[in-house]
Amino acid sequence: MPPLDDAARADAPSRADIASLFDAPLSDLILRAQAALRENFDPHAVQTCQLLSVKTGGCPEDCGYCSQSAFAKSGVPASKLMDAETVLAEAQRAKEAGATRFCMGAAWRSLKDRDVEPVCDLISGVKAMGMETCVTLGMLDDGQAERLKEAGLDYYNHNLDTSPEYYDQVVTTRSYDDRLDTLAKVRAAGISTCCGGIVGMGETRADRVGLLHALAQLPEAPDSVPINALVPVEGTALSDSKPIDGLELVRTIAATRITFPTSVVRLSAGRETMSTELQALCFLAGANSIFIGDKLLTTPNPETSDDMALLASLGLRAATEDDARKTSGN
Ligand code: SAM
Ligand code: DTB
Ligand code: SF4
Repeated sequence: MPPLDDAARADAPSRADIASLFDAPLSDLILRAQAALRENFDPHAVQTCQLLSVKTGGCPEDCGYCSQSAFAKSGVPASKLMDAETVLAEAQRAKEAGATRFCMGAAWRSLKDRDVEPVCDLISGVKAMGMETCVTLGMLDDGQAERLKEAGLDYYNHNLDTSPEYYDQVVTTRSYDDRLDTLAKVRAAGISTCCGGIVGMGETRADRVGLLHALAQLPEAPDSVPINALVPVEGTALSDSKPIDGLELVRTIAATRITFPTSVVRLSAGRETMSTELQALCFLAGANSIFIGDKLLTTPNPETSDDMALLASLGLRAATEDDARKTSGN
């Protein structure tokens, strides 16, 4: 494995530092995570983002977790890029439901030049509605990130997903370095990065430590770190993976919060099957963002009314657009 990045942050924690977080008594870990959250954020405000799959299925990559891979027998039909009118109507509904960020995902290995302008139209349309914009479109070529930025793109999601060592058990059609290259292009264009991973894919705790270590080795900490619990989809290579233990998820969230104190930590996919108590522990452990809306990309997510009730029962609230501006500086 080549060095992850020559210009890793000087203050980046070592693997041993991160491993020691996972090994700490849970009460100590939660205390440190809450302290890190409170130093950097309003501890009662939870960011709410909404996802939309703007181009679904038929993806040539073999990511073992994904319903949209052409290698999966998941029954998710392939579709073309949605038209702007449909996407903007969805974005309007998301805004009305309280989402402050709209994230558009496409099942592409990489962005083709012919798709750049149609995607830019989606970005500029959502931006004009006063929401933060995020896209996840696979790998980028030189010059594409700059064009997305010009169109009004705030965030690009591109996950490292797991440790460098476990990566080839999950995906074989691209390398870890491919991911790092695209992240470098996104940063160079001045777009904020959203980069995290998935737990519950049969990886070990050492792999979870390795993921956080790889993220911490990036030249700049990701602005958002999504932690997804695998949503097992029948017909995908990893659908029979042993689900992540609830307290191990809580430890992963807390270790993420402590390692990335100024980043938004998103309790991302997988909430549909989590108890309210487990989600509450994840918020205690420093998660301060969720996806709302009853669908992620292709799989279910809790009803927004249930999420709002959950936040209220914990004395938390959905962050407003003003909060979003304060934390992102936009
Ligand atoms: N094709 C682009 C890519 O791979 O970067 C964007 C879309 S892809 C669906 C975005 C992310 O969703 C993946 O990196 C992975 O972290 C997450 N994801 C996909 N399927 C998932 C599943 N079944 N459970 C949890 N997370 C999943
Ligand atoms: C991220 O880390 N998780 C989101 C978003 N970034 C693109 C996607 C979750 C997808 C869950 C599976 C599905 O709905 O297909
Ligand atoms: Fe394609 Fe992204 Fe799914 Fe991988 S995760 S199969 S790249 S859509």
